Amino acid sequence: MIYDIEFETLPREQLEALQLRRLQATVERCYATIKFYRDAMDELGVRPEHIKKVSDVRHLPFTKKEQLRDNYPFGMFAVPTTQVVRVHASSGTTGKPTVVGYTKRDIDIWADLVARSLVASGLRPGDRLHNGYGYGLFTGGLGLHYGGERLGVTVVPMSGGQTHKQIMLLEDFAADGMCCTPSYALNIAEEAEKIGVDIRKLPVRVGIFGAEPWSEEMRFEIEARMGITAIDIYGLSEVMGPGVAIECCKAKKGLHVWEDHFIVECVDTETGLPLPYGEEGELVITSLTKEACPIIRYRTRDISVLSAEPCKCGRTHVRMRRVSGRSDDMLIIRGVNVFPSQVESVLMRTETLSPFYQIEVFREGYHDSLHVNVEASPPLLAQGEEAMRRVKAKVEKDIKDFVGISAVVNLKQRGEIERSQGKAVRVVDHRKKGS
Ligand code: DLL
Repeated sequence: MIYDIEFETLPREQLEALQLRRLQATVERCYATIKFYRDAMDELGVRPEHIKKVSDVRHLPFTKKEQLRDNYPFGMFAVPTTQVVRVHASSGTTGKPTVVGYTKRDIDIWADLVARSLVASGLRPGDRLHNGYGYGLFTGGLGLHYGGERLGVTVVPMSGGQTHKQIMLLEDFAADGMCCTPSYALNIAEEAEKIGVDIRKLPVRVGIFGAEPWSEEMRFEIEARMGITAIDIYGLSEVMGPGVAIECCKAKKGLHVWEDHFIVECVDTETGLPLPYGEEGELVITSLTKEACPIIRYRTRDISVLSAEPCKCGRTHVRMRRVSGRSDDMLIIRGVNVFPSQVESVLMRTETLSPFYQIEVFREGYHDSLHVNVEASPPLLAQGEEAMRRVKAKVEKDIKDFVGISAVVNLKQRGEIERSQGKAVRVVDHRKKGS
């Protein structure tokens, strides 16, 4: 059974006709129901009736993460909250997350698109899918869960963590597919090796990995260590969640963006001007079928390249090269989005610390770790080691609670953190060196 192949192989003309109808309807609804879009379009002098072809999308205003945050929590909803059956959220710089809502139809379409993505990855109804993405406000767990059920696979809702249990269930339930972040997959592989389980001998044949950047080299490593096909899945909560794009198992070369539901552009990060296919820039995405939170020209900050080359799988939708990184300073650590300013908020609220800090990110094997180096205040230094240990433990707990990630806090002596001569270097990302 091929899930939605009719829409996935639409000839370009028909696909664009469908996109245009949906774009016009989306723009009309945004203009009529969301103050932000009405104001932004009025400012640019664009009206819904000006959208006459798909490429007219470029006349519409951009949406940035800050604007979603400014409208926290429900200001970007295009429907009354009574019609919103679920919300998800992703972290933001101020500690307030970006909230997205879904109507029943939105959840349905999302499930369809994830089901379609799973088919592209090689899974089929009757298969078993071990879901190691986190369940909760993060879209990974529930997104893959509903998509798996929609396709008719048996979903094992494992969520993240408890690595030994993950390995035990992969073995005992004999999953055909697994999904989690790629770094966690390697973590699982490593733990399995340590406890003498050979994942390559298990039935699992495909892994659907995403939510953080990963390289081709990492794919090869995962495939070799786990004896599976590793597939890259992309998405973001602001636009829907996982399932905006995925690689097909036939080509494994670029991710098909589901263009019947999204318009994807690639723009120059500085000027915002659209770039031709083949040129690297920032992905900008417009939703075409979302009801609760339609989004126009969302600046994803994700760096990629689009290609309209035909794919050997027969799908006609454009492909995006795997995301190589982000144009802003957001760190993705073990699949969790971390903004330096979130860590800063925790540090600044702690009176016994001085305001001089630096974040370091390390990769040991395949495990990312966050180190926060911060100077203790002179009174704290005077109190001695026991007091320092208590503060360290408290700040580590606060970072875990507030930012959602475990960090190692290193309390430093006065003057140990380099003072800024201009822009402070807040983050030293050791993963980038030579990787
Ligand atoms: O990470 C949704 C998702 C869940 C995608 C599970 C794939 C699998 P957010 O938490 O909102 O949503 O984070 C979105 O994560 O803008 C990218 O920077 C990054 N990202 C997501 N998928 C990939 C990928 C989910 N395949 C942000 N490669 C995005 C590189 C990715 N980066």
